[in-house]
Amino acid sequence: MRPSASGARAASRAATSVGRATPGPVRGVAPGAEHGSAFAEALLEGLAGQPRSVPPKFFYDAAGSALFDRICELPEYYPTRTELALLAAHADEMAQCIGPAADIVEFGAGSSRKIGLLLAALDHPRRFVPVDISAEHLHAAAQRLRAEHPSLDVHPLAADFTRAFALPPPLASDRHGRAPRVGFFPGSSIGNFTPAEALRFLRRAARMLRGGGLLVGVDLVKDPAVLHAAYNDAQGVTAAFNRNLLARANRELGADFDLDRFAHYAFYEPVRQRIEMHLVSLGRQRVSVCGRRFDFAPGETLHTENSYKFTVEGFRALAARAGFVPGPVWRDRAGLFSIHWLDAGSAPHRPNAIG
Ligand code: AVJ
Repeated sequence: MRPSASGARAASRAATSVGRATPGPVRGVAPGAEHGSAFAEALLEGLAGQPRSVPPKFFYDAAGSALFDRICELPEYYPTRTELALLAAHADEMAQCIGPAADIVEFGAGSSRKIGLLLAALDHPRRFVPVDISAEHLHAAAQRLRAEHPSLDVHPLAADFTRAFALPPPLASDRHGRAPRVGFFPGSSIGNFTPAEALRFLRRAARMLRGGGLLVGVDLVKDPAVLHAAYNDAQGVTAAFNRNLLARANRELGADFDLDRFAHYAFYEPVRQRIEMHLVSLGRQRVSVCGRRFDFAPGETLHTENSYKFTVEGFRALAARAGFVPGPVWRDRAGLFSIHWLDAGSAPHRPNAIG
């Protein structure tokens, strides 16, 4: 089970053949294809930059995904359990917003528990399209859902949803003329985007989902001590998750990072309202990646993740700028986490809208 890895594994390469009718259960890129090269390219580019950085989507190889699943169970990491509780408590109201016969697109093939809670409440959902960069994750998630929901058309799509991608053709309307396209983006993975990227993503989603809407999980600003603890757990699982990026480079790219010489450093930056995660060099060292050498000065950082937090009003304003009509919001009593229904309005439908 992969609680809320949705979206985080947001994809590493452009969807080259997405939407093409390829044989087999997963459309789009082949399992494992180009994985190494996209990671190599991003890491080399990120190491050449100043400050050095790597996109967080590369955390999620098999080991990183397993570590993320452990993060979701940590006592300090409140988002997953809070969002699951909100879904369990309010799925019926969310299903009311979504309406019958929905064609659901999940950004990230994440937790089957989350989509399971939603599907159980929906009135005859017609199709489920999980979109993820990893064909392996998609396949496993699709098998489980097909077993649980025999009448649901499960149509996994391997694509990078951080970029433009093509959805499968819209479903033909049934005799009531309904098949609203609805997005599901749980886990607050939207927090990995910069504000400009989030706006671009939401604009594209609003176009794709015209006539339907988007159900999105959003982590909230709160006591920095609570945020700090969530990314600095006592067992060191988040530190291992962060360092796994280096371990992955060693495994896949023949790099020679010394994991013990990079410190996990995560903190809340209250001006930009984001958690920053870094790997800070403990001393002067030289690393080789794909035959290229990079020197780290003592204290030099490799910036591995931003995780933006929002106020409810701030997120609604962002969604409105992107072309959604913000609707109901569900949040827990402690104000830790929120789920938003964003209506995508009913302008003329553009099948397979790209961009
Ligand atoms: C999957 C991006 C929502 O930012 O909380 C968890 C990833 N990083 N602990 C988050 C993460 C460190 C997670 N998201």
